[in-house]
Amino acid sequence: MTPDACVAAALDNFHIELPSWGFADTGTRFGKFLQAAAARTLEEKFADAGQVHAVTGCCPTLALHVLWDVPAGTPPAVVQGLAQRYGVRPGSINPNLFQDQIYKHGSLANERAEVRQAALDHLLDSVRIATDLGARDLSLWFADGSNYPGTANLRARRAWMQAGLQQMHRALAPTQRMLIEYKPFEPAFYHTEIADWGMALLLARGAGAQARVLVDTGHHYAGQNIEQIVAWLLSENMLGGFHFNDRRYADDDLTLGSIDPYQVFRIFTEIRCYEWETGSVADIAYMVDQSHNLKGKIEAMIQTAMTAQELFAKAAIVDFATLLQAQREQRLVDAENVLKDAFSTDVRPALRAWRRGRGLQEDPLAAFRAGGYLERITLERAGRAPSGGSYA
Ligand SMILES: [Mn+2]
Repeated sequence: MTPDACVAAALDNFHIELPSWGFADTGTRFGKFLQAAAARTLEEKFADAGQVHAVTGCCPTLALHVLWDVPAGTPPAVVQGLAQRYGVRPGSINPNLFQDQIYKHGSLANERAEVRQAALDHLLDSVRIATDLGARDLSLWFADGSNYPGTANLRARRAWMQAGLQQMHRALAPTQRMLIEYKPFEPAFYHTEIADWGMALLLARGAGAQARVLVDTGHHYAGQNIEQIVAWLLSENMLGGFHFNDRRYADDDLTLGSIDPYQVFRIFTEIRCYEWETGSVADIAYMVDQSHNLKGKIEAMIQTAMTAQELFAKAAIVDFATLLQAQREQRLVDAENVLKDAFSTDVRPALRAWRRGRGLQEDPLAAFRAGGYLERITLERAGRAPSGGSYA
């Protein structure tokens, strides 16, 4: 296969899910800088996501946050109607177990049985919502943890977490999956219940056959070798999905590839190598988890999708036969250069050709800007009170 054909075949199977919360006003612990064009309602989030998909052709689903997007009493038909209207399907369902006051000391791992039950009830509601909307994946992130040594029973809390996840797993339809996310710290600063991939893996294994691990690229200590974690999870058939973002310091939720594109490329390369060696396509949900505080939200998502495609395309042209041969013969410089050659290749012409072949404009960002959508919603949405529906 020619490099261009490799890129085209890889991109045909590469879909990126957008986060509903990425279109709403968001901020830091210190406050929000509001944007007139930010989405306030679920309809506006679907409309904005529809714009990204229309120009990129690779973002067909929108991740939904239960509390912010489909609160109790939301008829599924309303969500399905929006999906139909704006051409983007409901994607992963994200329960919210960190916003309500009852979760001050944790949710599924809370000392109090009634709080654990409330958390489980919310998870079961989330499974029903996913079923009603035809969504396959439930993405689980728990803020549970503690700030001071000695204040939490670590083993008891692990057992409560495991029991809750098992109960949720029993409610899954046969086609559904639960994806368990991990994070070393924040908001808890002493211990977090699911602090790393090993804990997430053990809890997923303990929960049941349809549980997998979700890797959020920002949820690692600086310097951690994320692609090795990816390789191990692939080997164990336990890699369920990604939350893509980039960071310079901690969980910064910056645009994918803005700080370290080579790391994203190395992650994609591990996945492509697995697929090359096994002859199968890894069943991975590629999702974005970014909140742009300063950049324009829709433009930042288009930039993210284009960056993801570009880095995935570079991984698709890695010469794995030559790479593995060099590894076997311990020709270290040659092996490393196989990666560097692919990373250095300008794949943008191949991406433009892929877009032309699918009736898309060659430059999605320019296409979006030419459409006048941003000017229109900036006028329409200006002056309205911001609503919730995003982080911080
Ligand atoms: Mn995440």
